[in-house]
This record gives sequence, C-alpha cells and structure tokens, in this order.
Amino acid sequence: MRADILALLRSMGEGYVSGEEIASRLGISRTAVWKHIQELREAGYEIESRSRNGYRLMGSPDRLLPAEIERHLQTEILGRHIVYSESTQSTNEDAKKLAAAGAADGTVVVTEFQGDGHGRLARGWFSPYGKGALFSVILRPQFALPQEAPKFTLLAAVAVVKAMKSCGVEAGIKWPNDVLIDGKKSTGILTEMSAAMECINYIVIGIGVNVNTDAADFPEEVRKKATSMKLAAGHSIDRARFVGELLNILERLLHQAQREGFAPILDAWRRDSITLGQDVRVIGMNEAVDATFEGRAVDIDAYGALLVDTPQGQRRVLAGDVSIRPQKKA
Ligand code: BT5
Repeated sequence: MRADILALLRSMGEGYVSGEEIASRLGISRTAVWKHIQELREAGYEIESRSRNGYRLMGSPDRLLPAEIERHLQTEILGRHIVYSESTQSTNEDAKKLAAAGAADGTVVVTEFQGDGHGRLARGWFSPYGKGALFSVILRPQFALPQEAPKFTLLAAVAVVKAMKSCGVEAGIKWPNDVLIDGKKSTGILTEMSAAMECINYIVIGIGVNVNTDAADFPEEVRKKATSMKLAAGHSIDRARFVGELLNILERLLHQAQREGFAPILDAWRRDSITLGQDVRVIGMNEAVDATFEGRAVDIDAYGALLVDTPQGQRRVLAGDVSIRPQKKA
C-alpha cells in the first residue's frame, strides 16, 4: 500500500493530491492514508502536507528501500519479493536461511550495511553504510545442474558490466568473480549453492558493488586496488535505479540461459573479459599440489573453467578455485 501511495504521489510531479483522493483511489480510509504517510516520512521520504491542497512528494531517501528498487523493475520474478534491512551481518547468510525456509525464486535480500560481509574463503567484503549495492538473489533454476553453478557467477558478472554501462561506466571482468573499472575492483560476486545429487535446491548470488564509495571510505588494505562507480563517473549514482536495472538485466540473461543454454552468456563474458589473452598467475585455492603457476589465459570452457596455457601444457582452472593476477614483468 505504501508503494501505491508513493506511486500516486510521484505521478503528481510537482502537484498535490488530497488525502481524500488517495483514500478513494486506493480504497482505504483517510486515517489509513495519514498513517501510511507518517510511516513514509519515518522511512525518510519528505512529504509536504497543506491543509487545502493535500500531499506532495518533495524528496526520496537515498536508501535501497523495496519501493525505490521496485519502481525501476521490469521483471517477472526477480525482486518481486524484496527483504530489506538497514543493517545485517551478511545478505548471503540471510538469503541462505530464507531459501532453506522456502523463500520464493527471485527473492532479493538487500541492505545498507553488513557487519560480516564476505567473499570466498571467508575473506571480508567491506562497504560503508549507504554507499554500496549489497544484495543477494535467491534462484531456483530448474534448467541447470549443480556442476553448472559457477556459470551463474559469470552470468552475474556480465549483468553487472551491462548495468554499469547503462549508467555510463565502462567495466571489465576479471575471472571469475570480479568486475574491474580502470583496472581496480569495483564489485565482488559470491555464488553459493544447496544441491542434491542431480538437482539444485537453490543458488544464492551475492553481489557487492562499490557504487558511491569515496576513496577515503576504503580501508587501507584495499584502497589501492579498489574503486567505485562514483569515482569513475565523477558523480553520484542513483543506487536504487542501478540495482533495479541490474535485476532487469539478470533476469533477461537467466531467461536467455534457460532458452538457449549458457553458450551466448559465455560469449558475452568473453567479450567483457579482461583476463583472456593475458599472462596470468594462478593461485589455486583448494589444490594441495602445485597450487601456484603461471601461463596465458586463453579461454573459458563450457563449464566456465579458465583454460591456461603453460609451458607444460594447458591447465584447466575450476571456478572458485583460483584467483588471477597479471604476471609481473621481469
Ligand atoms: C568477492 O570475494 O569478491 C565476493 C564478495 C561478495 C560480497 C557480497 S556483498 C552481498 C553478499 N553478502 C555477502 O556476505 N557477500 C556478498 P573475493 O574474490 O574472495 O574477494 C574478497 C577480497 O576483495 C577481500 O579479501 C579484499 O581484498 C577485497 N575487498 C573487500 N572489500 C572490497 C571492496 N569494497 N572493494 C574492492 N575490494 C574489496
């Protein structure tokens, strides 16, 4: 109902709408209208009220509130249920709990701040309050097998690059899960899965984007290698619009993968990749023997694994097992 009232206020532009009209259009009492307006104000919306004219929307909060994201959505499933909190430990942890409890396909968990945001191997993901896009999407893909989960990370990275482009920011993908702007990390993606033998119960794709983060906001240890959309664009970005657009693109790519398989997604990934064709240093995460090696990244295979040519022959690096760094020139 609050979203409906907001939509009505927005449709008036600079004009006013009376409490009576809101009540009659939405089929609620005038007292209910007043209560919802109070709640919207508490959530940060600036709503002017004039006794003769009614209500007028003066400003919206810079928050990833469900109503703010929803107004940019063109999706059927993604983001049709949004779980918002001002702060939480980790949206991926929340999403996994919700998914295990039966949350619907496409549910999105979003927050302004994480106390324990994390990446792979329990590494931290840092984002100051109210400046990033921190969210996790629950998917229940019937069309994919458990061993295909890494491809969802690649798909998400392609979506992030496209969404950034729609905001005028050029980015590229470093295999497997980083989106870089001007060679610096702007985004991390963490895909987690619950599966039985042949079927995926759910996949959680966690995405952390530095949207309006300022250089001074980054902790010392990542400052040199991190950047944000704002730093690249030279101005603040509308976070809710960005998240809405990202969800739209994600859903389009998921539909495409369902219809045509992952091949076109992997091609899009290849086009956006900044890893392929480069000399790389691979640091295996789970491999006991010979975990670190160097070579040239030449392609990804049908499972999204990175193929690296080395003097000893080609090596295949599975998603999630390695991080890649440009080789230092001697
Ligand atoms: C990632 O891991 O890059 C995946 C990060 C996923 C975060 C999202 S936020 C929403 C959802 N909820 C979660 O709890 N997680 C997901 P990895 O490739 O392991 O990289 C982690 C490394 O990135 C850290 O060790 C730092 O070096 C660096 N890092 C941390 N915060 C950063 C930031 N804001 N910008 C750039 N680099 C950062």
